[in-house]
Amino acid sequence: MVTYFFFSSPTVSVCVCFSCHRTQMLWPLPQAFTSSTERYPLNPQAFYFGYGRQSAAQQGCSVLDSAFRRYFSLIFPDYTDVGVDALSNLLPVCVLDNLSVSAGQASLKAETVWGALRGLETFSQLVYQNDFGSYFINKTEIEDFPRFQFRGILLDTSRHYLPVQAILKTLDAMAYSKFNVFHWHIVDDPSFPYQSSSFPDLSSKGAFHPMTHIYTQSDVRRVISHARLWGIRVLPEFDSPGHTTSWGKGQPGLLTPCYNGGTPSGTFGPVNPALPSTYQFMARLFKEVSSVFPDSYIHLGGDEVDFSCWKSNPDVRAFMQKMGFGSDFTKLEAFYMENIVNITSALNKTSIVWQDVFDYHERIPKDTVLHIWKGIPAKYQEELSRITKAGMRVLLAAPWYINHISYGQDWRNYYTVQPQNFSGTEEQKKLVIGGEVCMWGEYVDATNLSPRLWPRASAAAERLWSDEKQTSNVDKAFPRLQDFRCKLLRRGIQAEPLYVGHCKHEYQ
Ligand code: CP6
Repeated sequence: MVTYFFFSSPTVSVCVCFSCHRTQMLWPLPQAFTSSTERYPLNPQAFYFGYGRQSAAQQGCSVLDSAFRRYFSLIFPDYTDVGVDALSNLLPVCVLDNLSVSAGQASLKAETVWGALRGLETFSQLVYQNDFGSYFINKTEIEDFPRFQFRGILLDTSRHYLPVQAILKTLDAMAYSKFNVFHWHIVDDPSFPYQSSSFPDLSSKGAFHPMTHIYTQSDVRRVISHARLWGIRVLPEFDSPGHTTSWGKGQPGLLTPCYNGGTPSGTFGPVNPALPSTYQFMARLFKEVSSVFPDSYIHLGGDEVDFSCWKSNPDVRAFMQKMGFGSDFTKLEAFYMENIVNITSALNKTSIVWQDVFDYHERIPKDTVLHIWKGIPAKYQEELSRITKAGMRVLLAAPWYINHISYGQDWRNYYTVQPQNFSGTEEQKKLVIGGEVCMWGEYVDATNLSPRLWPRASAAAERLWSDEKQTSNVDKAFPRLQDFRCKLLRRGIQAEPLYVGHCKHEYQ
């Protein structure tokens, strides 16, 4: 995908300069960018977005129609009401050459509507106000495309329930940093907030509260459609066989009863891999999940399975003997994951699993993506090297666990990650499809989500979008990230400060 952005006036001569009077602050940095001191005033009363005559997308394209409305408000925050009205009146006028955007017009070319969305974000970041509140944009040319195709954020809605509004707002902010995947770690040990239509007891018994702390089918649809309008895919994770304590409440017989001596202790372990009923349940659940979440990828978890409960259970041990696994419980976990992966590939989904699954089992389908979370802070290079050597695609999360916080500028660590700097061939490096920022929820709910995410996640966003050589200097990035943080505040995102300083529009 290539987005191309151009702003010019037919009445002024081309002026391109490389050390401009006013540096254009863009985040993440585009691949190629020239701007000049030539500036144009923008009059919000006369400004509108329209489709080019040659454009394959035209009015009625819901993604771009709604992006035009959103970006009008973002670009002219003081004109929101006027703007939306004026815009809906003007939208039918889709001609670009008789505009009244002062002397000039901007044009944006993209191969896909998703690319056009990224270009609109870039455009919106170029507009600035002078001290009297007038809007301006400088003459600029940009060519841009992402370095990695997968630029994700994980939110964990099991350790703490996140209200739908908090998720929607996070999606908005993700688009500002050009993230394109929302990895929804929707259920886990502590709670099961997903309201399943096939198995309603899972949330009525397994959520923190059966009515207020759940995601209904309509909540999920809202999240997916909001994400789509911002060009963000929703990747659901139903993690098993470990991390499933909350599932047991609404689905008796699913989890493994743990034994103490010769008798059940009353506690439960991972999903019981020895029972046919387990696979019947999982097939029905994943059939539902596959149709509710339209993305072609699904995350199956597979991490941190504790074998002690399986070991204690005589029925599981008998199953091991029958299957010829001996006492190797990694074979049992591999057997389980293979069944789950087969269920979802029959539903035409590509699986993403945590890297543990590779460690226990090398016979997974070749299109499975391994999600690297171990080796924090510095040993993940070995993991990348080892797994790509087997020809598997990988997704890097280990260096971006931003639920971890510390005193100081930890964004610098997220910025200086080199996802392809490991020992391996060029072919191996191409198997890195991108990266993900993880916000695990043990200590995070709607009160602190936003300032913990932003602008720290934006540091990773630039690493995943921009050219590595052009963004190798973390000190040069600092003022640009500070400026971007101010833009986030102006857009109503509670982003924490990077260091000493102030924003022109703070506390609004
Ligand atoms: N929950 C689940 C978690 C973690 C994982 N899976 C996790 C483990 C270690 C750290 C952070 C998060 N909380 N389901 C591992 C992928 Cl340091």
